[in-house]
Amino acid sequence: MSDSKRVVVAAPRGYCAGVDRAVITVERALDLYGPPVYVRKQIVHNRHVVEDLEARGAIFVEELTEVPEGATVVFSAHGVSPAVHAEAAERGLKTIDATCPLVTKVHNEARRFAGQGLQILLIGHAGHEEVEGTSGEAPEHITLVEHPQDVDALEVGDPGRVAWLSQTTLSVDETWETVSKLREKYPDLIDPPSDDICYATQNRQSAVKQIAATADLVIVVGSRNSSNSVRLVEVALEAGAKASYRVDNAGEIDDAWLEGVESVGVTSGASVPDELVQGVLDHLQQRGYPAAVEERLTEENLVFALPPELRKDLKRASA
Ligand code: 0CJ
Ligand code: F3S
Repeated sequence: MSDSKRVVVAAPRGYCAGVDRAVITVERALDLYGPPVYVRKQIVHNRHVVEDLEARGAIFVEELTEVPEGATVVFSAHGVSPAVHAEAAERGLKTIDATCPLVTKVHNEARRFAGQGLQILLIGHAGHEEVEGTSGEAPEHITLVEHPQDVDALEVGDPGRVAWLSQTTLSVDETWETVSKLREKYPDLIDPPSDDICYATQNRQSAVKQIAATADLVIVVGSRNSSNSVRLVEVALEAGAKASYRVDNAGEIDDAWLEGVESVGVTSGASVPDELVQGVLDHLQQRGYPAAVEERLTEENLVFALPPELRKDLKRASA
């Protein structure tokens, strides 16, 4: 083994408070009510998490029409629009809402701005479940802006009455670029009361930046449809990593990526169980790299209480 080889694993990485809560919600619901427990959409955007919960009796559906009347359905961490809540009530479904409280905060901001008659420019990715949920709060007030280059073509009714909000899992740097272009175009642009890009997204991006500048390769563990994981690859490359790839697990690492590579950085998205990162570190050791050194940017201590509707049933069951 060459002495100059090294592996640095970023921290914070992996599960955030909202993912932890959402996954535990499905696990507890399975224990309490027994399988099957239906989940609308992937509870979080991670293939391994979904497969594991499926093996325990969770049934993931795309739409509520697939859930039998009277059954229990969990809403995913990414949030749902009011129309989905209404549909669930209409079908007589018992719902447990695992929407991350930091997504709910953005929904509340959207309702408040819309109530003030403002046009809301929502920075986010078309088709992403979180964007669909947030947009559903006030569809007629919300215009989606995906990238900085989309700002020029924007048209709003009253340029003096616009506010912006964002998806929670975007690139911090790209979002600021979009906001500064928006502000150039709309000088009266109103900001959200606090950051919409959540603490976990921000911390994982800052942590990967720290390790990327000196890395020949940065491996990001996360699923293809995980917005925050995909952003980590982009951030690593922008921060100076010579190469960066996303993998779902160690089995997806191509040996060719490691040719001539001395310094490897490793991190993971907010929906990724840490055992998958350990698998990547083991894989690297098997290929002649030393044990990883962790570089920690900051501590995270946030914990969210389980959804109240589940807590109530857990309490009743234990009484
Ligand atoms: O939007 C969220 C509440 C983030 C959940 C955690 O990450 P993930 O991978 O399930 O979702 P994103 O695609 O939004 O990053
Ligand atoms: Fe919530 Fe952010 Fe995680 S919005 S689910 S804390 S990535």
